[in-house]
Amino acid sequence: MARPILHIADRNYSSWSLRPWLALRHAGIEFDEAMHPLPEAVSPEGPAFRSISPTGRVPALDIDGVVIADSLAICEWAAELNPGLWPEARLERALARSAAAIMHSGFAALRSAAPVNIRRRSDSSRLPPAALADAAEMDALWRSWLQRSGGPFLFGDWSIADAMFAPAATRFVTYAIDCSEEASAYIARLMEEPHMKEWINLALKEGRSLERYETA
Ligand SMILES: N[C@@H](CCC(=O)N[C@@H](CS)C(=O)NCC(=O)O)C(=O)O
Repeated sequence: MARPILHIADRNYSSWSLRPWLALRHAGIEFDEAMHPLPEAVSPEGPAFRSISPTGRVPALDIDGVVIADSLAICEWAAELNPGLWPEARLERALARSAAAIMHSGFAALRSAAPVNIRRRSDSSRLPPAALADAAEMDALWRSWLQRSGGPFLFGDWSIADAMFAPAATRFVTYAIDCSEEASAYIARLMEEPHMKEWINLALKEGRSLERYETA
């Protein structure tokens, strides 16, 4: 197998790119990266990256010419090579998969009103109530999983569930969203984790500014 190529977009803005990047790093899988700048504006013709992935979106993982689209599918591929990316016990593994799926398909109000922007520091005053309700629900879920596992991450050791929530955690920082003490400590642990720190440092060095992500 040639080194897989992970197609990603701007680190500062691309929440979906961060998730499988973290999973591949945690799995110890060697891969190359191809960076594709996000378009300045949403195009009426649909997502920009049609030549890279059948979905037109990144992340996408090219494995010997076969393209695996979608963040969660790439994380699952990484977990096949390194099962330590999920909890060992079957029930905890099912719960962690449920957490990853909840993030993958949920929290639409928070996602659309508060785009990931690692560099920015704003406040939550312009966020609509539905987005803040999503944040409160996320906080409650984190607390329940942390209480069950005992931490330090959602299901004990770092897992794909933490990869899925890592970009969401940056939203609490960017928009100074109120959260519980437990959530705040969890966010700090996520941000201090070495691979996440590396991504953040690289994001801070990116120079592009996309107006559509700067106004929330
Ligand atoms: N459900 C997809 C979402 C991927 C996605 O929305 N990617 C964004 C970048 S963060 C994208 O490629 N946007 C390009 C466009 O909309 O033109 C996943 O989990 O990978």
